[in-house]
Amino acid sequence: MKLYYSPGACSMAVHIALREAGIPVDLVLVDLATHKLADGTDYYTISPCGYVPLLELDDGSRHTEASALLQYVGDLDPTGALLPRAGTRERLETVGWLAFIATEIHKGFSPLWRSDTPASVKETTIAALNRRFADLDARLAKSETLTGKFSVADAYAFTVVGWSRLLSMSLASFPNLEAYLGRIAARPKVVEALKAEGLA
Ligand SMILES: N[C@@H](CCC(=O)N[C@@H](CS)C(=O)NCC(=O)O)C(=O)O
Repeated sequence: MKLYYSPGACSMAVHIALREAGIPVDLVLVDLATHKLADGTDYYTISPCGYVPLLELDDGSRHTEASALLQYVGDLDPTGALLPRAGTRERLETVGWLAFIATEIHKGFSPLWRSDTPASVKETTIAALNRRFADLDARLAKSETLTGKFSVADAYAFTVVGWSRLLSMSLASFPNLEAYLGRIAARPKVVEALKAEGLA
């Protein structure tokens, strides 16, 4: 299996999940500024949308969308710990968190990455993200992880909420969320993934 990634991007969630599941993967670095690989290959020839993550299976098929890839990796986890069995209430809860993170948080950051976003739009974007961080904080006041035990949803939340640091957004009003990020960051497989992406 090959994972096309960029350090610290949403692809890191899939990277963490693969390591937590003990699934070996070849990492292929994508320069998202140029959309080129290290050997000069135009990434658009691999991923028509040009974004990461992209998972290439051993049969050569290529797949995108972080939340779908996380479910795939969760299903492959031999211990079953990363994603509950299909058809269970616990599965519904975990997939619900994946959707929440994808739509309310991951994509909620988008205007903040663009240099041409007006300051007023950045302000409302940050306010909207803070409302969702408050939701996470409330959940994490009652539980060490989003669903009660580490799952693919935590790999995803850790990755995208972590962008707040890069953007100098304070999480001081969300102490449970801050403590959670610290706990996830200390997991041995997360440390491995951060190191492999040159971020530790
Ligand atoms: N819908 C995709 C979006 C992935 C995405 O936004 N990837 C970002 C990095 S976090 C990216 O590659 N951006 C560069 C680009 O779109 O050119 C998913 O959920 O996986």
